[in-house]
Amino acid sequence: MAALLSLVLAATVANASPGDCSALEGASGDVVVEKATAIPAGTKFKPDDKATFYKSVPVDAAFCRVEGRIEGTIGFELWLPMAWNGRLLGAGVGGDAGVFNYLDMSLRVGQGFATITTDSGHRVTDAHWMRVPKARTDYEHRAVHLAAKAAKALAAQFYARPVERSYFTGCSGGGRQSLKEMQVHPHDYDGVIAGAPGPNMPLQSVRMMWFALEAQRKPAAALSDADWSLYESAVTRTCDPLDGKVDGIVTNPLQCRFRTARLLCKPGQGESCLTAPKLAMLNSVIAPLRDERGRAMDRGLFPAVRTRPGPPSPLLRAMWADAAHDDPEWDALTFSRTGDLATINRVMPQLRADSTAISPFIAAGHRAIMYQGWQDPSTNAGPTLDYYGALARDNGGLAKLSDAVRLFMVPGMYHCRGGPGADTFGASGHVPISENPENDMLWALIRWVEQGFAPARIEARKIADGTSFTRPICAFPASARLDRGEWTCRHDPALLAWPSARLKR
Ligand SMILES: [Ca+2]
Repeated sequence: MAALLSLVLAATVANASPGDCSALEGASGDVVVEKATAIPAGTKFKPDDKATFYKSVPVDAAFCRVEGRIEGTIGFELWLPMAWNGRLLGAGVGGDAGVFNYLDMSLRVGQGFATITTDSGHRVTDAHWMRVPKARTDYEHRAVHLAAKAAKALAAQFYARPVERSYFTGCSGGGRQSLKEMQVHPHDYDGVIAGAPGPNMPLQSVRMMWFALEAQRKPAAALSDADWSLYESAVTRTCDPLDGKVDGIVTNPLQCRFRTARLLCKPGQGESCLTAPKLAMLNSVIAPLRDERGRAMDRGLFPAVRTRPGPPSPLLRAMWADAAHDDPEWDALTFSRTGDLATINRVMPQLRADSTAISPFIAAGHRAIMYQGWQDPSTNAGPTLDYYGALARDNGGLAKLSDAVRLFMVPGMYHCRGGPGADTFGASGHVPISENPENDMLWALIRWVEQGFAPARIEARKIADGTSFTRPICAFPASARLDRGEWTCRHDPALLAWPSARLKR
């Protein structure tokens, strides 16, 4: 009888039909669905993605496209595929947000994920959104949380059954959003992927602002893109062989020693070298950032990391002028490393994503994968390693932490992608090669959450200029080494050297 009843119920649920897309339109509390459009199969659908860095790929899957707003200011889109795999996927946005992540949505909706994205509470056209307290808080952590809640409710309504599992993927600011979910809203997602998350965005921003201003103040010492390339390739040539293969990739920069003085121009030498002022600038950029009294504020850059030349980015300017000083006319030359850091931490107290109090996330059985390019010029690798070490210290040690949170350092990768290393492994913005957890980080996370199989290595791929190769990326503290023609992930004591001060031994 019970079996018969459940069959009847199943039939009733099926008749409630995923497919009544337009029925989702309307308001429910603070959530307003402005438009719900059925997109048929096989149309190579693309949304208008001019405003966003996250360009869509053409979509052939049939889905219901939901466009809405929460609390009037938080824009979101939810794509509900007709062939649903029961899972929700949140797609994060980086930088100053204000746009949707159509890229990850379009890459994954065909795999059956219901996908949700939010502009994080403002539009890219709102030039001075950082002056608005609500917009700042929504950007820090609220928008992603509220969008997850709305997505779960709308998906349950559309499919007439609840979401079974939820995942979140993001890189850069999107990686920071992943960390905030883990730290502040631990029950939103069963698993998160945090790429290049910049756990201490205020301090990272002080570093970038300070050296951009230094370059403006000392134009003769300012380093060009070519200067950074010179430095990067000299370091790479020196340290490339340490991993057993000369392939243009330094697997573990912690083993790399490089004397920058080698780059100084010899008398009469005019190119492929640095003048004395430029060498001094290089040395100061790669060394720990100093405050006004000469004390170290961070731990400097790893060898071969390059830095973006030119004036401060618009996001940096907005952070100090609009958020910290509420003055669009703010004079950047008055920037104070300690003073402005203290101010931004006061004005945007949730911008940092370095809380180690994640026991609710772990206790719920949730899982996180962090990854970080060693050569990331934007959100540097050091702070990510520091944060992982601090997580281990405060959550029962490295072995215990590894049961719930793993870190994959990516050799030779820049910011989220790019660089000489293998940079495609199913993370945010990466075209998935398959649904194989051996080479797709999202599916590795799903297998970990749903089957308890923790990922130890993922085959990353490099596809560029007609060349293609693979390299494993390894769960910390292992790194890849070529051993009798095979790449293996092996425990690497040199990796532990960096965060050791923060690890329980
Ligand atoms: Ca190498």
